[in-house]
Amino acid sequence: MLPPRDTSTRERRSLNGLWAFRLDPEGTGRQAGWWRSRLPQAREMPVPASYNDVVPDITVRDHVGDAWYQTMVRVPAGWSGQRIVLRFDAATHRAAVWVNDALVAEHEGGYTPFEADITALAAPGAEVRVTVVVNNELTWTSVPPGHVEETARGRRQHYFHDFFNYAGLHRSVWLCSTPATWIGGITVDTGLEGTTGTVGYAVRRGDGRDGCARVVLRDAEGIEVASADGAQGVLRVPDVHPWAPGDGYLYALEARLLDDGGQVADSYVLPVGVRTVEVRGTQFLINGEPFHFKGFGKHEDAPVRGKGHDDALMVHDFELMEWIGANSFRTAHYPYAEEVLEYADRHGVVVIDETAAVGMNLKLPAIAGHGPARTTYTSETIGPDTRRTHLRAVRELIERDRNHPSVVLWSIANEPESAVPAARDYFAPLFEEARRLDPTRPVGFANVMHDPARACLVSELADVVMINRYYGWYVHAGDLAAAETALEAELNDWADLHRKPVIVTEYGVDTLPGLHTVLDVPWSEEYQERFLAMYHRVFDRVDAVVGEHIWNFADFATRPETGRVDGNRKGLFTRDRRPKSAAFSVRRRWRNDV
Ligand code: GCB
Repeated sequence: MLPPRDTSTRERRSLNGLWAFRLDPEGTGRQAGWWRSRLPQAREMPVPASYNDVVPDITVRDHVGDAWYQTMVRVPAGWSGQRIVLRFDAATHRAAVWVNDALVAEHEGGYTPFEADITALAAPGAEVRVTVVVNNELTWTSVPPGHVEETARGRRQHYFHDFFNYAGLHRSVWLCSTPATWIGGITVDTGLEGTTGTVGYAVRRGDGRDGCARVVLRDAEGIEVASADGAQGVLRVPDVHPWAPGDGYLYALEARLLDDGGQVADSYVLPVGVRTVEVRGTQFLINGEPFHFKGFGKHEDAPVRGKGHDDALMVHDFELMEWIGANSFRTAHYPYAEEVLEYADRHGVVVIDETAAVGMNLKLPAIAGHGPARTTYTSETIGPDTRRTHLRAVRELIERDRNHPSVVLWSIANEPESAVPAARDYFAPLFEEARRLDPTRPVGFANVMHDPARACLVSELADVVMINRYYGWYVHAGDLAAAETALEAELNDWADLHRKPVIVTEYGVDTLPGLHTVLDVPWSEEYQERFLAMYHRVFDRVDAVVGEHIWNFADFATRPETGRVDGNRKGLFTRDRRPKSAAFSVRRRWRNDV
């Protein structure tokens, strides 16, 4: 599904703004047909945004179930003869959409887009009613998983991941036009042969018929550097300017779909970065050069708007990453807004792209003392139906993001239980599917501390070892000497046993800004600094470590818990993006400014 763009043959209109909104705690809206007229008893709600924190009311914040959104939109009169599409960049976690009285789309998966062809319902010049019901329930078959408990005080959502279950229309909504014969998809795969770049491409007609296409590749100055006829082929670019970390050089591939008479029916322009990615031994190579990941696991999270995409915040986050010397980040723990990847493409920022499969480890809540002990992989918990949803999540992620040069590695899950044979059975088909869909990128998952090198049965399937470690926090809290010994021993174990590049995808400590100590006292700013300095000393002693992603870029919201002080405070920046002391020492390391 191509992102909406204005081209010579296409237009788009943003539906962002204030929509009518209403929670449906009794779940009566579907029966009553709330899409059939003006939404009863509605309040106004911004789109995009999570609805949870916009209203200072605990019943809104903790709502479980359906929430309804509605807006009116006038279809541009100039779109007559065009195909008209309604597109949601995301609706968390599942949605159904009506245009006037007709159901036009249903989608599950809160972080990937979906669209509906509404040409038959949207006469150019007319006004149409768009109604969306968004449901935030996490179940044993959703990704991420969870379960809803019916209690005397109402329904309660339980889940196993450490970030707040924000919901709503988190990203933009678009009304788009395309020609009646349209481009349904474009894929590119790039390569380097000496100083020549190759761009393999395939242009797909939206209606599935074979199509004729012409493609033209232009450089950043708009000068044509290659062209070809045919729906698929390979373009060669002599003296190519590769896309590289820190150098987000992009070409523009214009694909023109020709109709049966040979006239241009549709045109779409796709940014293309020419680069290669390869795992060789314990090295991670981009364009044949060893790459060392410096950066963060992040979250889409901010006060008031929750997970709502916001360009101001996005640019600020990238500027802060640049300030601190980060070259990469992981989209923990779900696919981020496409604007984020497009920005990373343009600015040469490297991305580990993750599905929303987080919290597939039912040992952890029991270990932490907030939940009964359960078996992770059973037909009642994480079972075949969950895996079907998970497979779809892998497909939707790769389909959406495979053309982004910034994305160099797929992460198919975060911290699943991985030391039991059932985990291997669960994950093997997911790795297989990721590789089938995209043979050009390595695939991995973030391993949990409880399943180390000798116990984990899934890491063998991965191209890269990705581990989240908390020596000095969840174990050896306050004892950095013991933590250092344990960390180094474990990293050496991974390096010796697996002989693959190791990326430490999480390490960090909760830190309250303003709490200062002389000694190693957890939660203090000094402890965060010393903890990170210790990890960095160890990383520098283990050659196989090719990446360091601090957990987390910024403090973020979680469900209320005694181990969390108004959320998770492991950020190097506060939730409103002020640096903690450690940000300055990390900056010295990452900018080589010692
Ligand atoms: C982890 C998880 C992450 C948590 C983090 C923490 O291992 O992957 O989602 O937020 O630990 O702070 O406990």
